[in-house]
Amino acid sequence: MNAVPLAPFALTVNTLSCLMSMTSPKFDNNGRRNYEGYQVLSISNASSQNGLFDIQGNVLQQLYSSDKLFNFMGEGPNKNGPTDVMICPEQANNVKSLLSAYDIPFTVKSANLQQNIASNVNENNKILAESQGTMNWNAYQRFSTIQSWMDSMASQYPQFVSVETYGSSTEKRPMRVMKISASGNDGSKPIVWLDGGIHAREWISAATVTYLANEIINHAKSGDDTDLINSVDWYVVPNMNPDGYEYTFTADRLWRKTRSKTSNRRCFGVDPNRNWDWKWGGKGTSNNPCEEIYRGPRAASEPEVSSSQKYIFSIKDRIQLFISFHSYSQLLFYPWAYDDVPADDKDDLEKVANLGAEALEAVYGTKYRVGTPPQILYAAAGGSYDWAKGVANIKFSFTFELRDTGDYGFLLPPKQIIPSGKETLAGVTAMVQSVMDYYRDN
Ligand code: 0X9
Ligand code: ZN
Repeated sequence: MNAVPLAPFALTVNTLSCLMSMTSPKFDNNGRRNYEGYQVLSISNASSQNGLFDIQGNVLQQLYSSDKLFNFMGEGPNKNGPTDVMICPEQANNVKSLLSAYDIPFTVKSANLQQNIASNVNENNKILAESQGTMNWNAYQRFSTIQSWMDSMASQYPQFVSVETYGSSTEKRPMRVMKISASGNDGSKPIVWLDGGIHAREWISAATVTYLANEIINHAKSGDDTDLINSVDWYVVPNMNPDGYEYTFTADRLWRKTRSKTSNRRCFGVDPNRNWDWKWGGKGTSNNPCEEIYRGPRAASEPEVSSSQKYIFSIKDRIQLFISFHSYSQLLFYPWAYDDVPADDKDDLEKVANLGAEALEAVYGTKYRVGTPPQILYAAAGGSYDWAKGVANIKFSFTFELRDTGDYGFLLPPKQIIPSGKETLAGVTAMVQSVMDYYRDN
């Protein structure tokens, strides 16, 4: 990557970078991270067609990596849509004048991020209070509510729902999978794997995954005997990062990583989607524990990741379709993520993804782009679905980046859970069908 040429205005960057906000964030008296004065900018990529993206991308990358002026909301310059960045109060004016000096167009999406967080959290809390800890899809639910719901499904429908604990997190929360086998889990049928919540702040991911599981249970209850219910078993993990997820409710709505201790006593957590044991430490990862894309001290250092790897590996021969859910940007990725290299079976993967995106769009017109992360966003090594293909040898492995494209971003209003669930169910259904067709013919 080329360094950004040193222009005279670069000298105006003052020494107070956002590093302080990264290593010593401000918390309220009630222990909650406060984002007062943080801003979100949407940086246009209008010039991506004529090759200017690389220059802009380099400027952004340089501002980020050497000066720590901001954090990416989606973790890197985005080749597809605009790139959203979060800037700390100390540097808000500086970043804006630097962008203007480099002729990089941007809009201010949020002039005070704390306000957006407060309205998202207040709206959700109101609905949670009304439902008093019982599961529903009108609000984003706490970890314990999701877990109790899984247990209650298993006790109400023991003929086809069961729950297994396969590991435990750094803070000793259980890693649990819900298995839905309408025709009895006799160990013979192909498995569809769905996981959510690996990034803590991506609330819509866990919510959508539980929505899908609930719908599948409803179909099984009503005696639906389509292939989707009768010919596959569903293995669903709504919370791949339980500690991080709870931390977003109790302390920091925008927390992404796990909550393990690191070599830096001020900085916690590893990016669990950079920690899997396939091409670990490669592109799009960091060895700095204070960064959002910290890969951890070694592959599978996180108990959440190592237990998931072990569990998935033990059932890998039955998994025909593996899907991890993230947000946001409305994208559907097929491998590889670690580098811009085509998978040998790219055509098979692309076909399934395209059918999924089309079926999803048919519900409400929500558009998803299909491709690989290096083509659409950026390369990122050590992610779950690359591991599923590379190590566990699961041919059909995908990642969704769910709603939206940035209007609300991670702070997606709870009203969108059900619509997101409905359209995603249509997309996943089409993908399952297409994978089953593939194995029937091959
Ligand atoms: O950076 C990520 O991990 C994902 N984007 S997110 O904004 N949800 O953090 C992209 C995942 C791409 N896939 C893999 N690297 N496996
Ligand atoms: Zn994510």
